[in-house]
Amino acid sequence: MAVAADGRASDGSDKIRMNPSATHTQEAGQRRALITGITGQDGSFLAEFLIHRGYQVHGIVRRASTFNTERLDGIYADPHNQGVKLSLHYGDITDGAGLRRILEQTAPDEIYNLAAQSHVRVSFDQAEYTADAVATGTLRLLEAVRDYISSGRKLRMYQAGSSEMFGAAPPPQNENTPFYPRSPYAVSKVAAHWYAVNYREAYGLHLSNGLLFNHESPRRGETFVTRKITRALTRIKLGLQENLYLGNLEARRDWGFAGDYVEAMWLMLQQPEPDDYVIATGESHSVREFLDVAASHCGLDWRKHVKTDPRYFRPTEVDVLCGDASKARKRFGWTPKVSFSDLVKMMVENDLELAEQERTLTRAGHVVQRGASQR
Ligand code: NAP
Ligand code: G4F
Repeated sequence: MAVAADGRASDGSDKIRMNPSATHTQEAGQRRALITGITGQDGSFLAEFLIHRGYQVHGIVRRASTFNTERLDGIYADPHNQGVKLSLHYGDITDGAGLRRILEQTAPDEIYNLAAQSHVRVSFDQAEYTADAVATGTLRLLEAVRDYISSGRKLRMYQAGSSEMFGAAPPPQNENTPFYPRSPYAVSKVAAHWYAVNYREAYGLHLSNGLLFNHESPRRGETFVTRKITRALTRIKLGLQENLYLGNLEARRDWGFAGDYVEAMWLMLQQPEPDDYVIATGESHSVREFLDVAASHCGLDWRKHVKTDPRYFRPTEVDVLCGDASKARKRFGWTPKVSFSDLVKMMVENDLELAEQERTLTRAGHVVQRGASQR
């Protein structure tokens, strides 16, 4: 069967081209989602969540010289197989023409814009790039979406906003709290937020901004503080590492579980009207408290191993984040399921297993490669 340039089959059936090299059967009535940033922590949880709900999921993946789809291993299937639920497309949020093409090819019902240079400390070193990916990247996608819906086609969009946008505004932060961003990353997220609001109002787009507080998991990138701590303490416990270098231990964050938060993204798009929602646990803990809980699971005294390195401090810090998610609870019943202590335990247990694997391989004479964790 021939496939037209927009990816739809020429006989008008709902068969769409997923990848340049493969065709797949779209089940009647099956919803399609497109995820930017699918290879990240949230993207991988969201893809699993949507596939579980019967969606056909498309994801945008950056070309890299190394594999960057590790988090998708559990759901990835050979695109040549029939009935594949996940399709990956090369693209980049800094490449507007490519985004338009993928939008036409995949014809999604829902788009989740998760792509970002998401590391706050790195954004001080790569400010222009962060703005290009986070702020202008969102604008590029919105421009593509605007043209896409101008012919009467419908879609709903989720924009990944952040509690970093509240920055120095005192807690508890909710949807009415004024933004006071404290990093190039946060300023870029504020710009993306207002682009999204403007396109919603100007073009009638069903677009919701999630104002998500920190959420973690065993899939969290290893340079974010929670995972950096659980990776290091478990390696220290097994004698694979001696010290852990950190920055500001007094900063407080509202840490939840990423698996709970992707459900909130989806719920926002199921509402009759688009809106903006804070998603948070309502509990705030310091980095020091995170260390206490993680170290107690490992049976360690972290004070003997943690050292300070000035390069991990930020030129401007966000001292306290603590969110009030009562709007999301009232509108669509969202509440977090995983507690702070269970989250830390889950991460420690996962990383203990990784450390055990590493120790086994090391003892057998293998050299185990680990990426440089500098942030
Ligand atoms: P993450 O693990 O850092 O993932 C970021 C994703 O964006 C990755 O798939 C990454 O691809 C992709 N990406 C980066 N630059 C890109 C570019 N130029 N073009 C296309 N894709 C690009 O982040 P996350 O924790 O899953 O967070 C998802 C989103 O939510 C981000 O927008 C983040 O800023 C926001 N957010 C996160 C939290 C949180 O606590 N996790 C809280 C609030 C908001 P590679 O895999 O190739 O690097
Ligand atoms: O884990 P972090 O790097 O996360 P941060 O800066 O809060 O940002 C994360 O959450 C945001 C939501 O609020 C997202 F929008 C963003 O994309 C990202 O996912 O740092 C948490 C705290 C900071 O106060 C930092 O100064 O931990 C402190 N910290 C102390 N030592 C450290 C370190 N952070 C890192 N990454 N590395 C350290 O060695």
